[in-house]
Amino acid sequence: MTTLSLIGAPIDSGQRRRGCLMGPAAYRVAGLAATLAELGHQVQDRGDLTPGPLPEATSPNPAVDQLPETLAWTRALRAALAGALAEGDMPIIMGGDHSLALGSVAGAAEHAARIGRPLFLLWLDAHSDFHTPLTTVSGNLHGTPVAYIAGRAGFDAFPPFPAPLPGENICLFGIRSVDPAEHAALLGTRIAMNDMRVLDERGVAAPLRDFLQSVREAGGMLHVSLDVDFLDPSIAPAVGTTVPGGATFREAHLAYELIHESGLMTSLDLVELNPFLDDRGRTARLMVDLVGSLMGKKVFDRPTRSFG
Ligand code: Z70
Ligand code: MN
Ligand code: MN
Ligand code: MN
Repeated sequence: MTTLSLIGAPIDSGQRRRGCLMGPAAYRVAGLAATLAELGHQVQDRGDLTPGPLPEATSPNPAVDQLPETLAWTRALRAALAGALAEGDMPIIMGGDHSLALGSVAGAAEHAARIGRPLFLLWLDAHSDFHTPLTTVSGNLHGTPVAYIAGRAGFDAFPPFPAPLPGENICLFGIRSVDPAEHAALLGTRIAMNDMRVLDERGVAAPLRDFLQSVREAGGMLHVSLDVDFLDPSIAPAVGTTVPGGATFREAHLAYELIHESGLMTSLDLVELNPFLDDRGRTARLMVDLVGSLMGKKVFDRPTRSFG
């Protein structure tokens, strides 16, 4: 049986608002490990990662914030992900802000390249996170991982991304906040852009099934990166950047049930939970409930529907 390996990443350096570093503790208090164990999984909590020593690094863009910290975390997360996958585990990163995906997806890509399988990325987020350190206006590096993963230029301070993902291997899902520089760059790619316009018209199931089918046909590994702000702020208030019009409780559960049903997910990030902004643990508990759906919780045990 695949062991679910819980890895805490108390990282706060991808943005200026403090508090995401309390995320791993909140997931533990909200009972993530017990919820997964009750679903029949073997679960191991590997504790929290620590970043190594801070490298000397500066960016030509003076807006860029906390680059050395983010570089140190990127290195630590990449090694942790690649290591857990090499052991045959399914890593679940308890974040931490979204800059952690600079490292987690790099680790997944390193492992996928080593075993000769293509890696796919499902990015559930209000934001496209497609800035480079050269284009970011806010200077918050949590707005850059998808560009790094897709192999965009401008990441000279970072280790080269191992086997950048072709656009067609990346699916943005739930987006509704895209900066002009990101918008211009995205239009030149083959990344699937499932913004709320698409989800309102087609629902969550059809575009998600399309993407999962392409992963299955390619025999791919699938990294899922789940930003709390994918959800509507009325149900998930504990995020620094709330954007109205997010996924509802039911849309989110359905999306996660479909991902589970596909059997394709090989690694997962839970990011951007800021417990300091939460309402009596409400968002942390919702995230744990949703991860339950992602890992097999359902109302009825129906025979799995075929894909395509
Ligand atoms: C904006 C920026 C962002 C997450 C906010 C926002 C980026 N595009 N990403 N919250 N997860 O600052 O670059
Ligand atoms: Mn994000
Ligand atoms: Mn976001
Ligand atoms: Mn954010």
